[in-house]
Amino acid sequence: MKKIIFSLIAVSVAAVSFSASAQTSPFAKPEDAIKYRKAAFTVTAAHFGRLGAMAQGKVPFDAKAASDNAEIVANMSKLPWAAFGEGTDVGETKAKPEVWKQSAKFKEAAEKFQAEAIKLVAAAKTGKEDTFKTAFSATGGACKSCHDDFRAK
Ligand code: ASC
Repeated sequence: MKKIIFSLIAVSVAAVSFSASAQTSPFAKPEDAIKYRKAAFTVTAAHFGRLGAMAQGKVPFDAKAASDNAEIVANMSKLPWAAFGEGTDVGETKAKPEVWKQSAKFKEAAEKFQAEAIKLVAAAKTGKEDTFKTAFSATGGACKSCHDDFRAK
């Protein structure tokens, strides 16, 4: 009986500590989070760049290619934010201290980008080049204003 009670206690202690650590951060180490968010931004920039080439007329506008790339941007735009947790303000990062000091403003900027990216998908799907270009500018503006406030040069 004692053995059973002890193992039950052991299992619940393990479960509690597991859920506590899972809640703290989805990343094992701060460096992992920094690597992850940079990777997410790199992929985002690659696909946003393809849209930029179309918006600037360097590549002919193609609604299917535009909406495929915009969908990737919109999906990727959800990812980096969970990787700005505690302890990720130091090391190989250009993130400014303002990310953590002005966290409500940072969250707002992140949400603005996500909202613009969703609108960009819809704009690309209309097949109208002008509509796409307008939405592309708005999304790029959201990238830029967040970079201006929260990313070091
Ligand atoms: C890009 C890219 C960014 C944004 C930003 C918009 O294509 O890689 O970081 O656009 O320059 O101002």
